[in-house]
Amino acid sequence: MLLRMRSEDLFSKAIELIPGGVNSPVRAFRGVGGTPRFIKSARGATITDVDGRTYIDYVGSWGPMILGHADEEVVAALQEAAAGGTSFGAPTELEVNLAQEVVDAVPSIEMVRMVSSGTEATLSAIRLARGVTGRTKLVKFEGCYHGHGDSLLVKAGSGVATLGLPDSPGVPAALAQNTITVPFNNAAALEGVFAEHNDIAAVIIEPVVGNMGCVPPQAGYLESVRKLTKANGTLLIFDEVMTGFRLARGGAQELYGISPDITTLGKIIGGGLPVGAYGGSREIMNNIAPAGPIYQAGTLSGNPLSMTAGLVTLRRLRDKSVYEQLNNASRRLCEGLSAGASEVGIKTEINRVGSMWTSFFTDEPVTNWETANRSSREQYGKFFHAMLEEGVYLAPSQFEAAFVSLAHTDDIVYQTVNAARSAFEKIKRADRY
Ligand code: KE4
Repeated sequence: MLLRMRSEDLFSKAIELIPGGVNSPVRAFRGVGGTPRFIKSARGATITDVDGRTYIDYVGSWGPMILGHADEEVVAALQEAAAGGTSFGAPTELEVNLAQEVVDAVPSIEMVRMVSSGTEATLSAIRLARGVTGRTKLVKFEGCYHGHGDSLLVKAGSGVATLGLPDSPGVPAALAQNTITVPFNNAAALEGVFAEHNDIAAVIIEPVVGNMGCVPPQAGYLESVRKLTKANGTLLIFDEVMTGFRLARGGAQELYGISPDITTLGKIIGGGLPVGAYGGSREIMNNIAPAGPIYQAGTLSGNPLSMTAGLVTLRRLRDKSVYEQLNNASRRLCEGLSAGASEVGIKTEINRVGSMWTSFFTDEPVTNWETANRSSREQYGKFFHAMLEEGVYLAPSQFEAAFVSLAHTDDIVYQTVNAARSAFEKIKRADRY
């Protein structure tokens, strides 16, 4: 008789107290089925649930834990900082130091404002772009996610270049119609939008998409987006909440050599504590209150603990060899996963950029939402649970990126590839009956 897991008991109680039993929807395992594991602790490349089961973790809190969990230097710095007070609502040297770290690392950022989440960063960046240009319309891309700001919970209208429709109850149609949604990796579609509309304030894009699963830009695509926005007086917002300091110290914009007008950041720059940020040229950023008229504020913006964890993390990422280590481990991992699937005849397409990756259960290249969406959610769910049983914790959704940290040693990668081989064989056997 299977013992009831403590996670099941906690989930039953959580559902009574918290909508869906979670404080962020993806955690509820609805994309893969089953009971979410309630995590008690984590260290390095592993997490441990309330039933004492330890898993090799490839979610990494959805990106922030690039050093690995409970990094000793981060924890020690936080303990010292907390002993001195956790929040003052007043400026601190820590904020100046983290701003300097970001400015030194990200070429297009001369000034930066700290906030407390990626959502705050993107909704503030959009307000900034609208305020600076005096325009209202916004362009986003199918399959890209930029947090839950009203202007961004919008789906494509019928046909390209048409006005958006709310993608969630509570989003006013009057607001949604200012957001136009086009396919990613399709420069002609974006060109068509500019042919129809001459009042676009901003284009916001995940330069490497993580939120439909990992989907890289095709050759020349980001250059086309940059050229079209510049030609039309539209500001280009690179949403690097996930890719910032992940793909390179200067993010995707360093990797692809594109200079956006505004960059949003989050996740890694807080080292696992609540954080977001947006930055750009002095000319643009000095429009933000109190320097300028565009309002934005936050009680815990730049709080000492997030700044402390962020500073330790970003200072460790100054050594560019860390990205070689992350990329090599990730390459070996994805080569092993791909080989494991093909050896048992399961069709997967793996997209990887640096240390973010996704195994799509499909037999065609995944280059946008339309192709991503044709992947088998059912097969992904089976793989997810087979890997969970093997002690590997993947993203509980086909449409998320997975992450490798500096704590994922060769041995951890080797264990994961072996676990995947067993998981693929298990799925194949199950499919035969
Ligand atoms: P937050 O508000 O969740 O800090 O950031 C929103 C956001 C903005 N931009 C990008 C590119 C993002 O990936 C995110 C948040 N990412 C998701 C993972 N797909 C967070 C996980 C969750 O929603 O629980």
